[in-house]
Amino acid sequence: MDEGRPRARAEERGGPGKGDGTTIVAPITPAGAGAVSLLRLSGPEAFPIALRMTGVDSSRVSPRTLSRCTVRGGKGEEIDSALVVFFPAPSSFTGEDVAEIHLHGNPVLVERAAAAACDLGASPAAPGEFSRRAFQNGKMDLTQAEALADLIAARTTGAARAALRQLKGGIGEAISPLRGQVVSLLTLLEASIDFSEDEDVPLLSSEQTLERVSELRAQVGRCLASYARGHRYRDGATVAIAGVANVGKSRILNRILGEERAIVTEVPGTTRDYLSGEVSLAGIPLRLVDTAGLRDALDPVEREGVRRSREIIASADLTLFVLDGSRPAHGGDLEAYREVADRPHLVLLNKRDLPAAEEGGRFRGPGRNGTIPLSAATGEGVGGLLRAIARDLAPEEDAIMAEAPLTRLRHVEAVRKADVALERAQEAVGNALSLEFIASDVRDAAQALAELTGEIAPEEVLDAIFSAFCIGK
Ligand SMILES: Nc1nc2c(ncn2[C@@H]2O[C@H](COP(=O)(O)OP(=O)(O)OP(=O)(O)O)[C@@H](O)[C@H]2O)c(=O)[nH]1
Ligand SMILES: [Mg+2]
Repeated sequence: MDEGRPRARAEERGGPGKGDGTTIVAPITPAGAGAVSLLRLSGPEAFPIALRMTGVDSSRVSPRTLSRCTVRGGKGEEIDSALVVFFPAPSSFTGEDVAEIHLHGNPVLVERAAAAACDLGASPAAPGEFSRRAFQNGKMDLTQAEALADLIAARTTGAARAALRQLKGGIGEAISPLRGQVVSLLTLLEASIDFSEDEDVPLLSSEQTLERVSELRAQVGRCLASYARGHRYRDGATVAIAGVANVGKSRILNRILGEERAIVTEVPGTTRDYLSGEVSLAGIPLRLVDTAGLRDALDPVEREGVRRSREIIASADLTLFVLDGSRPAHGGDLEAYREVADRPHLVLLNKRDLPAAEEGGRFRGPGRNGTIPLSAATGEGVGGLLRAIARDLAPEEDAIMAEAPLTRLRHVEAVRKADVALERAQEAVGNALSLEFIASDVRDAAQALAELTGEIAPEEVLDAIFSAFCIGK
């Protein structure tokens, strides 16, 4: 191994980037039995420790190439026959010297090997510490570190795709040019301040300043709007099924889930508590919630059920309002509809296998799709229903890949802070305040955007983000 051959001390090569100088160790594969478990060491002593543990001859190994070895404990006792690979800094996950030992997948072996590494001077890695070092050494920005956690936790293909897009630098790519524009406006403003002492002519007229700030706010607004779609891949969406008693809500739930989840009977008021099931639709994890029929119940249990139904509807991303299409709608339907009318909803005309008596015209919400006919009994129309739900909740496939939507509240807070600062700048220009005020607001906006990608990242923020990772990430 020539360039970057594992030597006794990493410092000989100038050492890795930032870091507290410690070498950390942790398994990076899940605990439990399996074919293989990986133990990762990262830091200035990663190579000497791994070389001692595995007994491989540093002159005979190449970087990023697996070598066979025998892992031994402190007293020379054999722990496992294994493979070891060396990633010299800075071309490693953390940007530091990294050694990885491929052990057989037995937690006892992994623990003994990790203990051996600690005996040689490594310390156990804290949750998220590998990723934190990668961030600190400039291997990824903060949104990419978050994306890595999201990718690992993704429950659907769509969630994985959105996380991958973000991991490839999506948000940073969108935010960096925006921040660049904010900074260039700031530079002009600051130059105008310096200039104005000896010249009368500002570099930017107030119209030009206003125009540039408005353009920036429009971009910031588009970024914020992407959250409504982006976060659903991560957090999923809740879809409530509501309507009066006996219209077939529970049977619709069962039909979509493909299992007899809820009790279905011809007795009105069958469902008293709400119950839910999960499906994945257009890449979004959907939580479908069947609720108690909306009506003035006398029975205290049912009344509590109805109260809970209302809560679910109030917080749902979408409500499916169900009508029984085989009978004319009555006052109860209209009253129940009022509870969902100003929330996002779709109107379903169920029991299409029976002769139709209701067309649902009165229930068409403003600007909404028409009513959706279906039969929970035969399954007819369920495909159309699922497409309508997907249209309502899922972003266009192309949009995910094109725009890398904001996926976390932290992102939204940072971008909103930038927007508020730009709004203040707009007002300051409008009120003909001095350039110092305008510049200070624009500076706040630049700072908020830098916080998003982690160019400016207070320790508490980093602690909060990385401590949510598992050990080994
Ligand atoms: N023919 C026909 N019957 C249906 C259909 N959907 C539901 N039903 C029947 O309508 C009755 C009520 O169905 P549920 O699913 O229990 O209705 P619900 O809205 O959950 O009623 P509550 O829980 O009492 O509020 C049952 O007898 C179902 O078999 C359908 O599409 N066609
Ligand atoms: Mg029911």
